[in-house]
Amino acid sequence: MPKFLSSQQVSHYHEQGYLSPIDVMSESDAADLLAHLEAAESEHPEHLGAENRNNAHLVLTFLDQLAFNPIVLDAVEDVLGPDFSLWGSVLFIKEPSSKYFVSWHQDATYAGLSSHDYVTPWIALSPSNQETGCMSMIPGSHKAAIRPHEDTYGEDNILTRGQAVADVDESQAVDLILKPGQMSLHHGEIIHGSQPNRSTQRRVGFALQSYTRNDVRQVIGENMWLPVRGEGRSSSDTTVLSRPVRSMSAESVALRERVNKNFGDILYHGATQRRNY
Ligand SMILES: O=C(O)CCC(=O)C(=O)O
Repeated sequence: MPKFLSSQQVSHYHEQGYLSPIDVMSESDAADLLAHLEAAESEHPEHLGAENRNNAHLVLTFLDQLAFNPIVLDAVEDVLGPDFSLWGSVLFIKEPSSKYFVSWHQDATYAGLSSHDYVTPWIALSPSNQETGCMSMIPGSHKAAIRPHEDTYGEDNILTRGQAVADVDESQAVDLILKPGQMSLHHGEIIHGSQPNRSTQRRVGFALQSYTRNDVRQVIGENMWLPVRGEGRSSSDTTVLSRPVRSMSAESVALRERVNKNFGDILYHGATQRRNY
């Protein structure tokens, strides 16, 4: 028996590689979270600017709480089982009328993890639709292997390497339209991307990227995990991350810097260029 999703939703996720939309909180609660985030962005531009959007849940308590939101976790448990940790998070922000886009890609390509079977909840803190540049998924594409990616390092491409899969049949793409406070789930191997924001408002998404079962290991880079549910991780070479007690405390900032350095080493492993994010 699933805990939160219906059996039909669980089957949809496994068959299609994504599920959307799922209500997590009210629109007004999402607006409050966005206001908190924007206040933190103004107060700490050096820590939360466009080149520093990885793993903000390790320094902002309201994002940490979102990473432990029971609706998010019950939905994750329904697709992964009861024993999982969080690998990282990314704030995917597109400014109004901007050119930034995300090329077609599969997340698992450069994650350096021992399994590709993991899930990313993407939570909308502002409207995510065709005008603001929502994510689009190629249904069922998670069932084929990882396709070759070209590292384009495109200036307007917000992925680390601007990595892109060629020859995607875009006629199959499904747009994931989310109201603030809703989330989607996607599989580590699904082909997905997003278009520029043509609207007059920001498009702000918080991707909990990703929750993996506790037996998944970092093959490239250091094993650094935030235990979430179940038995946790026992291996002696695992760094168990701690949750922030106070936003932007010196300890949490130092921990996030360590984790982001490891993240960068993993995501740029073997790359010919390294960008500042
Ligand atoms: O936010 C976007 O437009 C893309 C996000 C994405 O690629 C992801 O969460 O895996």
